[in-house]
Order: sequence, then structure tokens, then C-alpha cells
Amino acid sequence: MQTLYIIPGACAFGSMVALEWLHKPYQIGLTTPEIRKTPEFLAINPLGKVGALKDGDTLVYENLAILMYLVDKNPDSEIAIPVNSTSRIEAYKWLSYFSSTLHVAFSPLFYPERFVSENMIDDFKQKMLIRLRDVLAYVDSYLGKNKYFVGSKLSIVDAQGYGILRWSERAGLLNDYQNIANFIARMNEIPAVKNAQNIEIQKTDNLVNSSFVGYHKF
Ligand SMILES: N[C@@H](CCC(=O)N[C@@H](CS)C(=O)NCC(=O)O)C(=O)O
Repeated sequence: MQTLYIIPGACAFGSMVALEWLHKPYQIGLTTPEIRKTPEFLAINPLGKVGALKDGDTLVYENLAILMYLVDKNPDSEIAIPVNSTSRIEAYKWLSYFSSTLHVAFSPLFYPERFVSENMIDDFKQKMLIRLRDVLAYVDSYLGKNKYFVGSKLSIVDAQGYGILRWSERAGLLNDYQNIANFIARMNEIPAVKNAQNIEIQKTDNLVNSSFVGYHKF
């Protein structure tokens, strides 16, 4: 059994969509701060973070690694990305950008107290907002010219990009980036994305053609 550990609304969303696209049975482990500190969870990801995947005896953490693991384990699936292809280079590039730049551009705005002391928070957030806007402008400009992140078809990269770009709304910035807003609207219509959204919020009665089999019991 494959079990993907998540926090609803967080960055493992792309891997949920990938599992939906694979049509193989999988469970979701809904984690809390308490669960992420348990020996059971730390044995899966010693960093105490999501995404984390347990697939039989194989343990994978870091979203980029999970996504590429799923792609490589399923070379004949619709999410396959051929090795030594331009698509593969683009996938590495964007997944790396999402992890190293996009994801971390949001964190200081959402959790400023992790970075600076109370009296510096307002100034810090102003500066971090400028940085985030630069990053979003770059992605928005790309999406203005390209429907998909990789080539001419939907891929795990769109799923992962969606999972993080949706935070633009929470940051109150979505209206300023029309191409990102259009991308998010398009992704919202995809059945696998709808299924993953519902699984995140434990609304599993009306999943369509899903291979989700239930929640992992901790
Ligand atoms: N570089 C990691 C980032 C993982 C990460 O920061 N996950 C966050 C959710 S978006 C998390 O688990 N936060 C919970 C915590 O820090 O307690 C990846 O891409 O997998």
C-alpha cells in the first residue's frame, strides 16, 4: 500500500494529484504537529515534515523526490516523463524552482515569527512581499505564454505548481496575477484535483474515479 502523509492545504498536494492520476490504491495520512513528532512519523520523515510517502518498504520525503519517484516507478502511466527528454529537463527545472524559490517565498509571510522578533515583523513582511511578488511575476509571465509548465500537456509539474500557487489567494495576491489566477481556475476543473481537494478536507463521499482507499490510522 502507498501512503502519502500530508497537511491539508500544504505542499504535498501535487503528490496527491499524482496518486490520483496513477489509479493505484493509496491511503492518505493526515498529520498534525503532534503526529509529526511521533517516532512512527519521524521514521518516515526524520525532518517531521510533509510530503512524505511510504510505499511498502520504500520511504521517500521531499516533494520533488516523491513526484519523480512516482513518475519513475510508473513509466507506462499517463504521468510518465521520458528520461533524457526536454520534458524531463523542464520538470526538474520547475520542481526545483517550486521547492527552492516559490515555496520558501511564501513561508516568511505566513510564519514571520519563525524568522524575526515581534518588533521587526511588519518591516520584514513588507520586504518579503517584494520578494514574493518578483517570484509570482516570473511564474505569471511564463503562464501568460504557456498553458502548461512542461511542454504541451498536463503533468505532475502543474499539479505541484498548483499546490503551491494556490497560496497566492491566502496571501491576498491572486487578483494581481491574472495568468496564475487563470491557471488555478483551469486546474480547479480537473477531476483528480477536485478529488484531492475533497480528500484534504475529508469529504470523500463523491470522489470520481478515485483510487483513494481511506485515511491511515496513526
Ligand atoms: N522542501 C520540503 C518542504 C517541506 C515543508 O516545508 N512542508 C511543510 C508544509 S508545506 C511542513 O511539513 N510543515 C510542517 C511543519 O513545519 O511542522 C519539500 O519540498 O518537501
